[in-house]
Amino acid sequence: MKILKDQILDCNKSEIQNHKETFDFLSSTLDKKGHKVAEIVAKLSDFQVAIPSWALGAGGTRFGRFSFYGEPSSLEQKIEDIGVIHSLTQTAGAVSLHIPWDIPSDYKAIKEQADALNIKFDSVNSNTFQDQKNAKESYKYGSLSNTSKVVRDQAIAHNLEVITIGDKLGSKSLTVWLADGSCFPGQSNFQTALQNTENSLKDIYKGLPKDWSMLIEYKPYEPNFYSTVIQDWGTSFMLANACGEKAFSLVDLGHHLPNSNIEQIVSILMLKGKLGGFHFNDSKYGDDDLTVGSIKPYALFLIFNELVYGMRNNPQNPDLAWMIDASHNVKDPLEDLIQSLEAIQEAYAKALLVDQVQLKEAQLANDVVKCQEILQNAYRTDVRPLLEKARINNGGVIKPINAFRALGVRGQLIKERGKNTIATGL
Ligand code: PSV
Ligand code: MN
Repeated sequence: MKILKDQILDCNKSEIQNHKETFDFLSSTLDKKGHKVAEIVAKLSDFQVAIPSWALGAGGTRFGRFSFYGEPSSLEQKIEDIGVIHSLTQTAGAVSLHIPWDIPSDYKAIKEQADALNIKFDSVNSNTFQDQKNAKESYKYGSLSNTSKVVRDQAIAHNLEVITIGDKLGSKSLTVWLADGSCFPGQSNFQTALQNTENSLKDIYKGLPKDWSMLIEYKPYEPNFYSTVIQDWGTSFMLANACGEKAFSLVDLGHHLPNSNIEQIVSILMLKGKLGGFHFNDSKYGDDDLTVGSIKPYALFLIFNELVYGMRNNPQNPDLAWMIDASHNVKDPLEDLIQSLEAIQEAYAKALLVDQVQLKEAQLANDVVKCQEILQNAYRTDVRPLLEKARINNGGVIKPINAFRALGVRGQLIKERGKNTIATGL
């Protein structure tokens, strides 16, 4: 399925008047406050977030997965789905492949398909958290950290293969997330596990092409419930430093213990030039993979405030690889991704409205109340007309969820693919 230009224009017809009125009002209010509205809109238009190739099918839990009709059953169909989201939102201009779930069978064809839809290949993800078909060695007791060199070598070889695959598609980074850890006290020697992981990561690092980077993701628990080798940002940061200048930490919002100050983590990593990637989701209890902004939108705004500060003030930090990493469980996966994209853009727009000069002055004067006022003034602004404008400028729709439904996208996908298709992934 492909969304046509005329369909976009049709969808916008009924919304354009309301958009114009709300945008004009907001932009003159912001103008009076000294904001450069056109610049903010341009920044929103440029901001693109990768969709992981495994997130287009039904979500689920370890207890079950309730299939969703019309799921994509091939990489081509997944890219087609991202094309639909991107046509509507103009924010999903990238795909992040999970290997081996989504190895292209025809590289040229898949590149052409993605190019035509304006979709880039972002970071490629290795998978050593599951045993793969016909694999000689098992990752039951770890991969890069395993006590057996043969197992570690297999995991290293897999990561190197992922780099080769990504390189053929134009990706520029490898994301490594390890499930390695232990389920029970005494099961693993912490020091040996960390040392093995560091050595293995260094071997993978040696295989990075010149212009590539390696992103090291951390997570405190799950699937192991007693210890995880790369459990927190400190460990990831330490490993990235040990590997070299092309290695960075990756922050996944769901990978923190409750109440962690994620904005502070972001800010420290950027100051040190070591934040390379970012996975968006939201959570109430743990790594719940909920829709971005559905639980803690203010926390997301505070995180974006630090990201914006870092993007402006930390030239030592690279451009970030942004990706949604959430599972939608009982929602239509595409609608859920659209909601997440909207929440990301909203938080970003609000952060762009924070008056950094005034905030600095208030901080220097230790005017704590004013500091909070400045942040909350920005947060309380309804920025949705700015997002709409950014989408219109890029050729997207004013209201993506309304358009998705009005165009009958899911019905069309079911017609094309049938009811009983299943997407690869978790
Ligand atoms: C692990 O929980 C994670 O956040 C990693 O980024 C994986 O690639 C992704 O989820 C899917 O398993
Ligand atoms: Mn993640």
